[in-house]
Amino acid sequence: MAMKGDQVAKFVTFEGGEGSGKTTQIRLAAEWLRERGIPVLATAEPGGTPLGQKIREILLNRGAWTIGAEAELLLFAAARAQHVRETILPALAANQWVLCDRFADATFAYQGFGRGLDAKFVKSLNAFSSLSLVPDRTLLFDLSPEIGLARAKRRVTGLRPEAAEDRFEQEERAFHERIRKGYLTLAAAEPDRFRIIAAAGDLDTVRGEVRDQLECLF
Ligand code: T5A
Repeated sequence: MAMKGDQVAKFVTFEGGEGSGKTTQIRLAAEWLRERGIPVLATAEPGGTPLGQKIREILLNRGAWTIGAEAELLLFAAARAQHVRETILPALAANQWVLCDRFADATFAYQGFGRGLDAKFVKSLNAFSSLSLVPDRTLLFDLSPEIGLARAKRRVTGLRPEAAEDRFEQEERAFHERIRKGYLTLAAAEPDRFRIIAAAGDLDTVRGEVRDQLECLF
């Protein structure tokens, strides 16, 4: 997104399946950009605003309620609309780079490809909920679900020993395979925006790939 003045703030999204390392790499990338004197906001979906946090709790924590695929789609969309309006657009307007852990492509991948909801409708809802904001670059952390789920499971068990898995991590293997294929389909359709990161590599190798990709945006 081109901004006023000399600086050009970038909106970069980090996408991928469960446990693909996005959160870890966003933190490292934000630190690295800040060391270079670049103002950065690191944020995540669902979340990034007080309303988004509430929606996140409803969506991701196990509770006594059921959430159908349609309601799930609309809740992610609601969280995104608030996130874009309240957090992302103001940061870009203030010339801050925005690094976002998941964005509209996650809805395509999970609710479209994963849940099988109508692709046309998901696309139009995504445009509406994103206020038509499109990332300058999307880094897709590609990893087999087997490795990703094992990593995510270790992380969740470490945080909350009583909960072995989060809501999406309980889904069957085929669901996660559809998501991986979905993301790769999206990347193939928009090669200018997407860059695929081989997320099975060790932390330092992946960090290097992410830096190379961010440097291309300077
Ligand atoms: N969702 C989200 C939708 O269905 N639709 C939507 O529109 C949106 C926005 C979000 C869930 O919501 C769904 C997708 C998700 O299921 P979340 O808790 O935010 O839930 O889940 P994730 O974004 O998937 O977060 P995870 O933590 O599971 O995965 P990350 O962030 O990709 O991975 P990370 O960095 O936390 O790493 C996981 C573990 O692996 C280790 C880390 O130390 C950590 O323990 N790790 C590595 N280990 C070995 N080698 C490496 N290179 C490693 N990198 C990290």
